[in-house]
Amino acid sequence: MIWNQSCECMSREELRELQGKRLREVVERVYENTPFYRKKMDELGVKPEDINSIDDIEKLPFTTKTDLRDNYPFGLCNVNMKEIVRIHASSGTTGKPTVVGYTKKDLHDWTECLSRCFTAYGATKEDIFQISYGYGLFTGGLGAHYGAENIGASVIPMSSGNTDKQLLLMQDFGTSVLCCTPSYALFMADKLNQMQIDKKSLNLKIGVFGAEPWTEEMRKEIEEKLEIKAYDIYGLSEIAGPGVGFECQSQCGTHLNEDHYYPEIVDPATLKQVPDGECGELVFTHLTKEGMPLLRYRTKDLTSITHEKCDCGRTLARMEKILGRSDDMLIIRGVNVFPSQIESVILGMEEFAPHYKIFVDRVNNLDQMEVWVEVREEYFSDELEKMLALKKKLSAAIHSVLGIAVPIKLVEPMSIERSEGKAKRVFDKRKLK
Ligand code: DLL
Repeated sequence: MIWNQSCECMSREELRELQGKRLREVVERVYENTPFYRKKMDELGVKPEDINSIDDIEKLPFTTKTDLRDNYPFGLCNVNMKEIVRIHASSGTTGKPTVVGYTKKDLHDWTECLSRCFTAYGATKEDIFQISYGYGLFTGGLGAHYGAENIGASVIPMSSGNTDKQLLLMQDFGTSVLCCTPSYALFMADKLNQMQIDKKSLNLKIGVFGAEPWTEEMRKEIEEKLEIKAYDIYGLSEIAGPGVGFECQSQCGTHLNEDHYYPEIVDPATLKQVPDGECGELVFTHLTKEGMPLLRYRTKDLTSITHEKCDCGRTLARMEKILGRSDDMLIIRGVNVFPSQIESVILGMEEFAPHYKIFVDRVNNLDQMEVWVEVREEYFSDELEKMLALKKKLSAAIHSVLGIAVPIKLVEPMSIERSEGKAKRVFDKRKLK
């Protein structure tokens, strides 16, 4: 099912035309009203008149999270504050949050994008949505809420946490669509098992999971445990929130709502665009945003894009699942390691639960990494030999993927704390020193 056939399936030529026109309009607006962009464009010697097609985007300056922080809170606003009707913020690991402001039209466009997502997953007004993303400054809860209401579904505004109540309402209200982080979905699935609740007694069909990277192995695990179809939803607060991208039923990539948010993939070192299929940093330009439009915002998310038409009929570009963030990439003794690579190995082995932690430190000037992994109940044993053999097997698998030896610690079932929002799995003490 397609929510907005004319936008989601328009020909590539038409789409590029529309993108070019919208780019010119947004550049005119930011040049006029946002001193930050006027200055940056003047420095590069670019004027709005230089933007005549979407290809001219390469002439424009990039924007980074630091730029948002330096202009905290409303320095990048393009409209008078009285036009701003909603403010969200994302808490970074350090310092002040990144703030975003939305006008009425921005909220309307964002809701439209979410309606496209939910419809692509197969949800309709017959569905009952349980929104278990956090409500508040985080965009997950309210973003998904309005999108689900817009397609006419019934919405349970649960927010995250209070898992017992989540499961009670899930059973009593007949939740059919669950929206939360993939790690929280796993937590709920484990809790259902502990409480011996039969999945057949639930009405769950669709999972809408995002806000953190998750692997195909993780998808399989959740789908089996909850007996649902699990779909990816991608987004970031600086651009809108959830709904920047979504999977369709073909599940061969995450479609990007590129009539609103124009995507580019650039080489993070040279900042030059890379061809389709090549991995790089995802960059977005707002084409329609009024409140706080950003030019070429560097997400730090690493992925690749294809512009080929999808089997579902949509022409919107598709990206691969996010490999990780460039700032999540660990460099261990010179070797690049993404937590998602470790997750794939762990989840590819039936002996381990999808719960792990990665500890990194520097001892005597040498990087050290240790991975703690939870063993599944049925494989956990008091016999030292069995556990040693298991450890060796995992060590060898990780070594073959990463090319470096990584010490492993096997831990008891249910001993790693569960997450209700974005899971924190990497603890890099080197950054604290
Ligand atoms: O996480 C918005 C969101 C809410 C997306 C609910 C999906 C569902 P931020 O807190 O600003 O916004 O974090 C954005 O989270 O740059 C990615 O690194 C990561 N991320 C979001 N969705 C995905 C996903 C929300 N589907 C940052 N896969 C982004 C991988 C994701 N990473």
